[in-house]
Amino acid sequence: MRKSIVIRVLAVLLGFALLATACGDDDSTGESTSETPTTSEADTGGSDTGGSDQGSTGSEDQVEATQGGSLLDTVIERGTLNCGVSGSAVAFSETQPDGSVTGLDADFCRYVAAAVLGDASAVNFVALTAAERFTAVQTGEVDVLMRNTTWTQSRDTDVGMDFGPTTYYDGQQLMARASDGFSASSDIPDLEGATVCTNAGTTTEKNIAEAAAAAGVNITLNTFEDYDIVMDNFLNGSCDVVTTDGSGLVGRKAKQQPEGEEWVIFPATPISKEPLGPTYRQNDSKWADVINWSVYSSIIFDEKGVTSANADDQKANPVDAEVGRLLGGEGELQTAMGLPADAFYQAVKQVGNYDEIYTRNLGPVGLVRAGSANARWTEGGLIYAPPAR
Ligand SMILES: N[C@@H](CCC(=O)N[C@@H](CS)C(=O)NCC(=O)O)C(=O)O
Repeated sequence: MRKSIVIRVLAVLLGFALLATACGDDDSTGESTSETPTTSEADTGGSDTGGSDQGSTGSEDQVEATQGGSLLDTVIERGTLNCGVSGSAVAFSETQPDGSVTGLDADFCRYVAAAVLGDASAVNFVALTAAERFTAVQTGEVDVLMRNTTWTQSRDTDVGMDFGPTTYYDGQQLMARASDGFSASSDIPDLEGATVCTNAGTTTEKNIAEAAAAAGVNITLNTFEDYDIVMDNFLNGSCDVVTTDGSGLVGRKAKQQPEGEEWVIFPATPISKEPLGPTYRQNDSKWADVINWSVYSSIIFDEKGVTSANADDQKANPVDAEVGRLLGGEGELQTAMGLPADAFYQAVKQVGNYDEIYTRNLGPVGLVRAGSANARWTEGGLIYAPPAR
């Protein structure tokens, strides 16, 4: 047993070493400081943040701590869920002055904690920059990452990560000042000569570099480790344009657009697909099932009209057999997963269903669900869960 742990640790470290070698000395890795931008001329191929986008070396101790059984057992034993978030992503995970964390991602952390531990407050939020986040998953610093994270092929296949169901279908857009001649119908060709800024270690920087190169447009791409610094540089005029997931731009505009100034978001059709959702360590099927079915149960509760307010009534008198099973009536579906029979009852009762989580957090910044990709599948959207049976 001990020998196999050591072999696995060595294998993981070897994998990290190979990755680090493959990534070389890329000057736009997560090593860049927050204050100093990393600049690249996007028309020369742009920056490739392979290293920071995919994580990096973890310490042996940290890696070893996560080997062996499922994270489900570790979390139950610990009694708290270590959940990786941004802490500064408006409406998704924002650290408040009192230290609490609000947002859609933060609420999905709470939903999982309620399901696994019966207590939505049993979450230790770990604030991570985009460049730090995958290392935190790989080393076991966090049990799950809920941080505006896009599911991509390389992230899913390269090193140490698996992805859960998409909780928000997003796409990359840009934002600029109307007074600089930009409008909602602006597009990539209008960026000629512009300084475009974003955060490092993201799909965002790769997408904009590719889009500019494909359109034959010259931009200066500046990346910063922290999105707050990106916005500071936009506000002081060092950046003409900022870019990230559309939801992030809507949130930042709602919070930071100065009086008398007009910021515009474009193009209407995003330049990329950014399916955002939970990320966790690779090859831990038991833990993956718990995260995945937590999200799915929130979606089914939304579809069937089970809310935090009526969860008790629904538990006593469920609208249908599927709801009865999910609320613990025939709890063996949950107990077979290693969860309490009433796991998802606790989650919906304490945190609410998908729609409650969405509306509470994204409604205030103007992200309307109806008519978007995030509408229920029964209403033309993509929010869909497999059957609970
Ligand atoms: N979805 C993209 C971008 C993620 C990202 O970093 N988004 C920004 C804008 S919403 C963010 O979270 N900023 C907050 C921060 O950096 O703390 C990815 O997975 O690479």
